[in-house]
Amino acid sequence: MNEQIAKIFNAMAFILEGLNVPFKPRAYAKAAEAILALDKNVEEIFKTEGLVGLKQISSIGQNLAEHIEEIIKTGRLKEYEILKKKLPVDIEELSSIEGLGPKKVKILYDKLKIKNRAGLTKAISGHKIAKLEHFGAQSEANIQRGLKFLKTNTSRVPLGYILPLAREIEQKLSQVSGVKKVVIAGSIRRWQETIGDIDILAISDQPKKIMATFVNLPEVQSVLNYGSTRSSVRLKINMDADLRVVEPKSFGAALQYFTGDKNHNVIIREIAIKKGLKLNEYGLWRGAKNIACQTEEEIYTSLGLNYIEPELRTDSGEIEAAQKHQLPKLIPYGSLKCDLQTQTNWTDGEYSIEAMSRAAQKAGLKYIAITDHTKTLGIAHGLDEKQLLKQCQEIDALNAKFIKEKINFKILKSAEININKDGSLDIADAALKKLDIVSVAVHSAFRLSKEEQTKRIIRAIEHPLVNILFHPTGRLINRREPYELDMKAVIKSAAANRVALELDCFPDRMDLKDTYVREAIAQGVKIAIDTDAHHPDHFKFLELGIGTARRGWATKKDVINTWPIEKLLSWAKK
Ligand code: DGT
Ligand code: CA
Ligand code: CA
Ligand code: ZN
Repeated sequence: MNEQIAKIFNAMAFILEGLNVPFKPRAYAKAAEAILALDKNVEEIFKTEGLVGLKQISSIGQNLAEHIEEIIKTGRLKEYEILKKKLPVDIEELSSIEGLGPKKVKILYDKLKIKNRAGLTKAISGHKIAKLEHFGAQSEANIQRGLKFLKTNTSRVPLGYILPLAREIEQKLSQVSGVKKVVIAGSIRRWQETIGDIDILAISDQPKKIMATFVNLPEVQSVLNYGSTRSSVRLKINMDADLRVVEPKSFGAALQYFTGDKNHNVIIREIAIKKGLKLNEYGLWRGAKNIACQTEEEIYTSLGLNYIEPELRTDSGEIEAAQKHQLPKLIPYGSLKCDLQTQTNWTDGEYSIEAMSRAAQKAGLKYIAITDHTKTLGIAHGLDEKQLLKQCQEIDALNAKFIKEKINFKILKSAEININKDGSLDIADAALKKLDIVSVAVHSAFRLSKEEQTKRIIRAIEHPLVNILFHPTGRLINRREPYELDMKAVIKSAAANRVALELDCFPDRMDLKDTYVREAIAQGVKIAIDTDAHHPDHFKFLELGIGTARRGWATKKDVINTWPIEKLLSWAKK
């Protein structure tokens, strides 16, 4: 149900934007995002708590809550049906083409009656788009490139949006009688930032039972394959899931095989062959003798390697490091003490500083930084110097309150300060000096040339009061490309100026991504793992950041959120 609602809201955002309606598109898009990020089914919420429950969801007000109610009760939304008539195109197809926004889609429909990719392809081959006002030959070429890109890139889903569902399926399967073990393998086990399909392995005394449960799950749309040891289904969210039941004695070999990734597996098999052995999903074999198969550890050890954590299995040096016993001790899950990027109802969050703080306490954190937007970010009602200082007073009062309540938790004064187009900051130094930690970010002028963008960001990094650069590349997975940036130069400057780079772990950001994390820490740059929370539920995304940091070979000491508050504060003072 969540996916269905999000899909409708996203489609409405698209049409409304095509129709040039102000504000509303963003409201619908944000609502869709919030619903996708939920780990509860909205139907469940509505059943137990009604409209009031729905309104507690991030970005959902009265009107949207009523929309959700209507979809739950009738399976459709009248307002959407009416909108659809105004732009009756295949939004899913057209919106996934880079260079083709809602406004262009509307013109293409109005002028050329283009409804889908097939129509678009035809119009391009007749050079009809180049002749349109506001388009031209360049624009036609861009769309053509977008179409090609699409053919080779089927849509993958950010891990954070799949994980709750995968875990729910794992949970349901674990409860079937006869089941001894259920493990999610594949890209999810490797904490890859996007997921193609869900791979599940199980051990069971009664394979038929778990298979029957699997193909009949309420999340299943259709059954692609139904066997006694292997089945595949298409889920309602339009993603496939595979379940394999394996023998306990070959579980380790199967897990190693189905965890991947493919490149890693290929090299591991070659190493086995060089040792006169053979590795497959049933075991590690010397002739007909199975010498290691129950655990992954056994297999790696038998091949002369240290155990390699799933997050590292990408064939990018981990196997060599395992041979030389030089693998890093990765940062453990659950080891973060703070979140250094959170927004409140002072700007575009919806909850008070106190509510966000209490939620952070519940999530096991010891301190958080409040980082509302600053003045040049008009859409989020950014704070000016005066308001920031006023917020500092509220934080002082809340910290005093926590001491009184004997709660071991502290709120740090901070902000998500805008980097102006020229690399200067939009808040004066005198106010910055009052903050515990100074974090900066780009929210405008995304299209500068690579040289200008790099220069701009480096100027901000060189500002003597700056501590962290938030979401350094600005990408949104499946929605916005990163801005043009010389990351090597940015990393070098961050190292020289002792500025941390953020790993913003909101699911569709994951920015820095894994490979940049690795480059950064190799240069001695510290990483800050933050959720960018706009809602109390969002602290759960921290684990995604740890997953990606581990993929970037990060150890505990590379991540400033593992530090006790005193250490962080003295580091922030520079
Ligand atoms: P995904 O689903 O695209 O997000 O990525 P994965 O890694 O989950 O890939 P998937 O689902 O196609 O296959 C799961 C694992 O099975 C994969 O990580 C490694 C293993 N595997 C699949 N195909 C092959 C293959 O042709 N050769 C080898 N060595 N391993 C394979
Ligand atoms: Ca997979
Ligand atoms: Ca698969
Ligand atoms: Zn931001």
